[in-house]
Amino acid sequence: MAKQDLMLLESDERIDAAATRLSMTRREFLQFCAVLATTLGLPQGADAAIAEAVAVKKRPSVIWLHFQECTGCTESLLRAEHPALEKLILDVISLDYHETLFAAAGHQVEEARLKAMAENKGQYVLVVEGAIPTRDGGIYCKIGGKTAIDLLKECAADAAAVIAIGSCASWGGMPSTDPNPTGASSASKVLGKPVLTIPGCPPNPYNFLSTVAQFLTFGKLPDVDHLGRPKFAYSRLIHENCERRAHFDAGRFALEFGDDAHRHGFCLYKLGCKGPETYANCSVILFGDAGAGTWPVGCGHPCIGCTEQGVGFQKPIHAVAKMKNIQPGVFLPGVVEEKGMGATLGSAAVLTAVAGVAIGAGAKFTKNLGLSHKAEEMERAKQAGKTSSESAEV
Ligand code: FSX
Ligand code: SF4
Ligand code: F3S
Repeated sequence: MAKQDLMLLESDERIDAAATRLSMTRREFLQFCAVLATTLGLPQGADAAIAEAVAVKKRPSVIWLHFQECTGCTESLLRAEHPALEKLILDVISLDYHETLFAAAGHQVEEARLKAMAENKGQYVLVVEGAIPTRDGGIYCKIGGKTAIDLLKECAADAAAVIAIGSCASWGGMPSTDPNPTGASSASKVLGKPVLTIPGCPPNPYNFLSTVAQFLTFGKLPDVDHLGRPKFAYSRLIHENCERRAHFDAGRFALEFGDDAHRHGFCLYKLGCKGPETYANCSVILFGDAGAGTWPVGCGHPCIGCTEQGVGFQKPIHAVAKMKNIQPGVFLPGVVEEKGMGATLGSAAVLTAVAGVAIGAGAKFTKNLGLSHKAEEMERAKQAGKTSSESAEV
């Protein structure tokens, strides 16, 4: 669809109706679709296609399963500050089975699931939240008398697409932490086939929404990497676009929670930040749409690598990260916009626009990495000798 088509849509009644449904103005609705298209890295014209699809197309039926987890994935989707997000999600999909959100219980709920599966055979999207316990025949998680293993296989059999949401369903997540007493495993392993994964504990709701918007518009899921993660969201390390990256490059590190450097917002690498080995877009699209700083590192806590298998819930929080293939930052967020106005989506759009600029730019040599204990002590002593104003100027 060409660019002028987006303008044509501006006078389209169907767009007006969709915007009203979502309690948005028509302009806000079209802007939102444009940002989704940009987040997905789609070519020009995709914004109009997404707007039309959301406004007109039949919402895909979604069956949402819950296994071993904390329900944080659902919470993060439905408790976002952005007033339109929850509405959009519930408008873009037809949530036909969701154990947490359903008012009904017991047999009624089971009947709803079977009905939705039968009526949308081969067309529904199966969303899996939570890990699947596989030890001892899967007896550690049963719903309606069925093990999670059986329920997952039954629901996946006629699904058009399977999305594992959260780290638990993507690779085992927190329930699979050593010694993994229940044999918690991923949806993909239990099904014996790749599925699209949106890891994070919890995952960012926009990554789910963008994925579903692409499916609704083009009938296919976004391109994924070797772990099933959508490339639009998981192709860059957190460290590459972290707001504290300048401090890292300059060798300015917090050494203790609450020390001078920590209070000045210096890099958290030496407090165990796993940003340098964690692929996700948290540093760019942030969380909760509450404005700048609303993500773990922005709040002063090291990233624990919650999206990354082998890092989150496996490596000790204080252990320093393994440096991966670091590229120079392409975009440092810090975009402060009004609360609840979609500032984070704006950031995402900008990132997508500039992503690629740094690809191939060559890894930057960074000193002070993986310092020996002795060197670390020297640095601590050096910092202790400074006044706070001195450290701010380092
Ligand atoms: Fe919780 Fe979801 Fe973490 Fe897991 O999120 S936020 S434990 S990824 O499956 O509910
Ligand atoms: Fe940001 Fe962590 Fe990288 Fe420091 S180590 S720049 S805090 S991601
Ligand atoms: Fe998780 Fe790290 Fe993002 S802890 S939410 S991957 S900043």
